[in-house]
Amino acid sequence: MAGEKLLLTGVFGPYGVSDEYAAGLGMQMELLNNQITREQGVHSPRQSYWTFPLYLLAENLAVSSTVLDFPSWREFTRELKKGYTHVGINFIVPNVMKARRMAEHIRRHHPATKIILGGYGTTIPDLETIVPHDAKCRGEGVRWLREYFGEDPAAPLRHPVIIGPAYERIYGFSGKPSGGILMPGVGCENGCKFCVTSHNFNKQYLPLLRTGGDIFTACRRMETAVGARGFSVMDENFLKNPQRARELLEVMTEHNKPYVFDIFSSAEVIATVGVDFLVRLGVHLVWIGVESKRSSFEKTKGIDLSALIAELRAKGIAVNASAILFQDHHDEQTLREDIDYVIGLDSDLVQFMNYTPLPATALTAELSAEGRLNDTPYRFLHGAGGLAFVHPHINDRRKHVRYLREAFRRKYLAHGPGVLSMAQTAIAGYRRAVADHARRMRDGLAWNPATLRYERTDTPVRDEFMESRIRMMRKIATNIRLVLTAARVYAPNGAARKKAKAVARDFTETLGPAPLPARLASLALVATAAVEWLRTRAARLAGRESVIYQPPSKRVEYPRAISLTKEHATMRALLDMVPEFVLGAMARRNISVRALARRAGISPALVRGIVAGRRHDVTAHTIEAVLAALGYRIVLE
Ligand code: B12
Ligand code: SF4
Repeated sequence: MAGEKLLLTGVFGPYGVSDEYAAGLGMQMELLNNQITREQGVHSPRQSYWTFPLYLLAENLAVSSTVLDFPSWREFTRELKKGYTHVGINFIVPNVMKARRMAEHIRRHHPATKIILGGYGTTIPDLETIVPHDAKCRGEGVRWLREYFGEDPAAPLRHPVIIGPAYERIYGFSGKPSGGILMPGVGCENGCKFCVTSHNFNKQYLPLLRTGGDIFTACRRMETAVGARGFSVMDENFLKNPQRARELLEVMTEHNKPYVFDIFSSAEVIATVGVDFLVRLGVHLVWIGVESKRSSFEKTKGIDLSALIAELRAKGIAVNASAILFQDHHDEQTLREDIDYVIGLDSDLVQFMNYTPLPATALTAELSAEGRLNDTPYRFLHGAGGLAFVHPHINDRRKHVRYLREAFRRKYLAHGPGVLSMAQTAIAGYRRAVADHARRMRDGLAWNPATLRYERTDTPVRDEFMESRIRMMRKIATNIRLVLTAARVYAPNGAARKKAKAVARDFTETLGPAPLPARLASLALVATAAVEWLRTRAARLAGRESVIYQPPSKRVEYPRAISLTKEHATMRALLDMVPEFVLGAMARRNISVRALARRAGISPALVRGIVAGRRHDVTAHTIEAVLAALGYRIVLE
C-alpha cells in the first residue's frame, strides 16, 4: 500500500508523576526502583526500558513507519505534523487517559489520520467510550498489523536490535547500557487467574522466535550490531518450551558463544529441567512467581521453593521472587506471615505487588460475579495503591499502600541491598562452577543434552563451552564487585554491613585482591552515591518517595521495506531487480537522477549505471544508499 505512513508511539511523559492523566505512585518508568528495590534508597539501581513492541512491529512491516518512544506531549504533537496516514498507540491500562488525550488530539487536528490501539490497554471492556479509535489490536500485533496493511501475515519474523535500558544508573553513576532485549514470544498457557499476560493471549503461548536457532540468530545480530552478550528475555515463561531452550544451548555450544540471559520462569518448569541446565544455558537472573505461602497456583504446588532458590543462588543464578499481597486469605496476621515467608526464602530480590483485578482476567470475572469490584478508575490499576475490590478482611486504603511499602522495607532491612545479594550470588556461583567443573573432569562426567544432566562417559572430552561460560561468570562477578564498598558504606544496618564485609572477603579469597583501577572505581561509586544520597534526601523532603528520573525520548525511522529471500540476496539478483525498481520509484516520485544522486551521496554517473543495469563499479552498499534515498530498506527473509 504505497503512500501509507505509520507512526508507532508509546504514551507521552512525564512518567511517575501524578497529573490528570496518570498516577505517580507505582508508575515510574522503571522496573527496579518502581517495584523491586523500592525503599532501598541509594542502593536501588535506576534503569528504564524502551517500549519494545514498537520496534518489533516497525521492524516487521513493509509499510514506512516511524517509532516514537517516550515522547513529551510537545514532541508527539510536533511529530504528527509530519503527516501520517495511521498512528498506532501502545498503552497499558493505567495509562488509558494518556492514550485518550493523544487520540482526541489526533481526531481534532488530523481528522484523516486513522488511530490504531494496541497493547494491554485494549483489554479495557468499555474502551470504545473512552479512547476514540478506528481499529484495535487485542493480542499479537505483528500478524495483526500485517493483515491490516495487506501484507503477508506469515512472512518470517525479523527480531529488532534493541539495546538494554534507556538509561542505567548505579549508586549515582551513569553507565552505558550494553544488554540486548529478546522477545521470543507472548502469552502463557498456565492461565493463573489474576494474570493478564496469559488472559490477553487467550491462555496461549504464541512464539515469535520459534526455534533455538532463531533466538541465537537474534542474539548474534545484537552482538554484531552493538556488542550485546547479555539479554533480558521478555517472555513470561521462557523455559516452558524446553525444546527451544535446549536447541538454543546446543547452537550456543556449537558456536562457543556463552550468552547470558535474564528470564521469567515458573518454579514448576525449573524443577523439571533442573538448575544445571539453567547454569549451562547462561541464566543470570530468574524471576519466579512465588505469590504466597498458601499458594493455590499449579505452578508452585509441591515444590520446595526455599531449596530451589538456595540451589539457584548457590550455582550463581540470582533470583527475583514475586509475591502478591492482599489475596482473599490474607488478614493482617497472615499477610504479615506471608511477607515474612517470602523474605525468608532469601532470594536476591523480591517484587511485592497488591492483588489487582485487571480487565480480561478470570479474577476480574470472579470478583465481578461476586459483586466485589469497587469503582477504582483504570488509571489506578497499577498494583501499588489501594485495592480495586472489596477485600474480605482489610479495606482501609491507607493500609493497602502502607503494607506494600513496609514489605519492601522489611526485605531491605533483613537482607540489605539487592545488589549486595546479587554480588554474593555471583561470586558463590563462580566458585561453585569452577569446583563442579573440575570435579566432573576428574570423575569423567559429561553433559548429556538428552537427559539434561551430567553423566559418566567412557570418552570424556574437554568441556570447552563450560570453560567459556565460567570465564563469563568471572567477568560478571568482577563487574559487580565494584558495588561492594558503596553497599557497605551506605548499609542500612549492622547486619548489612557485616554481609558486605563477608561478601568482599569471598571475592578476595576467590579472585584475589581487587586491582588498583577497580579499587579506585569502587571509591568513585562511593562519591557518586553521596550525590545520589543528597538528591534522594531532597526528594524526600519535597514529599516524594525517591528521585523520579525520566527516560530520554527516541525516534527511529523505518523506511518502506523490500523483502528479499536469501536466494535472491546475491549481488547478481539484486542488480537484476534494482534498475526497474529504482526507475519506477523515481518516476512515481518525480525525482531526477541528479536529485537522487545528491540524496544518496553518490555521483550521478553511478545512479545512471544502476538504472541502466551496468554492473561494473556498483556495490551492494551503493544500491543500499540509493534505495534508502528513495525511502526503502532491504530486509532479508
Ligand atoms: C517491559 C515492561 C515494562 C517496562 C516499561 C516498558 C515501556 N516502555 O512501557 C517497565 C519495567 C518500566 C514497566 C513498568 C510498568 N508496567 Co510493565 N511490563 C513490561 C513487560 C514485562 C514486558 C512488555 C513487553 O515489552 N512485552 C513484549 C511485547 C512483544 O509484548 P506486548 O507488549 O504484549 O506487545 C504485543 C501485543 O500486545 C501487541 N501490541 C503492543 N503494542 C501495540 C501497539 C499497536 C499499535 C498494535 C497494533 C499492537 C501492539 O503487539 C506486540 C507483539 O505481539 C510486561 C509483561 C509482559 N510480559 O508483557 C509488563 C506489563 C505490560 N506492565 C504492566 C504494568 C502494570 C506496569 C506498571 C504499572 C508497574 C507494574 N505495576 O507492573 C509500570 C507502569 C509504567 C508506566 N508509567 O507506564 C502490566 C500491564 C497490565 C495491564 N493490563 O495494563 C504488564 C502486562 C505486567 C503484568 N502482568 O501485570 N513495564
Ligand atoms: S505462570 Fe506466570 S505468566 Fe503464566 S499465567 Fe501464571 S502468572 Fe501468568
